[in-house]
Amino acid sequence: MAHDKIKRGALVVVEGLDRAGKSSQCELLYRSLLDMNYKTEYIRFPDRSTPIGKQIDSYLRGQSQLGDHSIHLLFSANRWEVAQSIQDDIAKGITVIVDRYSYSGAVYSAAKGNPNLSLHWAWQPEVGLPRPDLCLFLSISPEEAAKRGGYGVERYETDSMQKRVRDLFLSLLDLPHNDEICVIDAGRPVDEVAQDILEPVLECMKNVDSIGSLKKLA
Ligand code: 2DT
Ligand code: MG
Repeated sequence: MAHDKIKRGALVVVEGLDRAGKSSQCELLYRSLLDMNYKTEYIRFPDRSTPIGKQIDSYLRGQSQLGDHSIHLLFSANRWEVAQSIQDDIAKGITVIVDRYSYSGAVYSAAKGNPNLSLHWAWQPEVGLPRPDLCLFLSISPEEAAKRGGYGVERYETDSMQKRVRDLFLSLLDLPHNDEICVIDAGRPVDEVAQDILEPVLECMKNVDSIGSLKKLA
């Protein structure tokens, strides 16, 4: 007897600079999909709730010191510890929205300017993680970001770091294997940005069958 195959969920990542509105947009997207009766999960990285996440949280708050390579690998491990559950959810037909992912992972570490920590090195621990079906990059100019108020007090929340992060993000977007990346102008009113995000996400969810099974980052 033939069983109806469950349509898999989509893996949708939202990336961008601090203050681009990632978390607000993820929340809105999550609500919209639930309202449309889609099975949906919303997760974020770093996930500060796990033992590894607690070490990351302490580092970001400046309460502990770690070498650039060590903290980098902890951020990556924090993704690997939920990689299987993401795959399981996707297989069950749940669309998973992810606030920051491997792109932030590679870019923030490489932006520190450590001569022994290149963008290439930083990407390697990400290889093999579930590959997003769609990565929405929320782009915002430094001027627009500045209008949205000051930075917080965590590590990386400085002008010079944000500028290097922005340049590195833009260089990642040019890579040929990153064709799933969609750039969104996030310097506009919240509901306009939300509408611009919802369209490609629904399109992606519709197309997962033709994309085939979830791929891996290479
Ligand atoms: P939030 O402000 O979004 O909580 O992020 N970061 C994040 C990395 O350096 N590597 C990573 O892999 C991830 C996911 C970006 C806290 C900071 O952590 C940085 C900002
Ligand atoms: Mg932050």
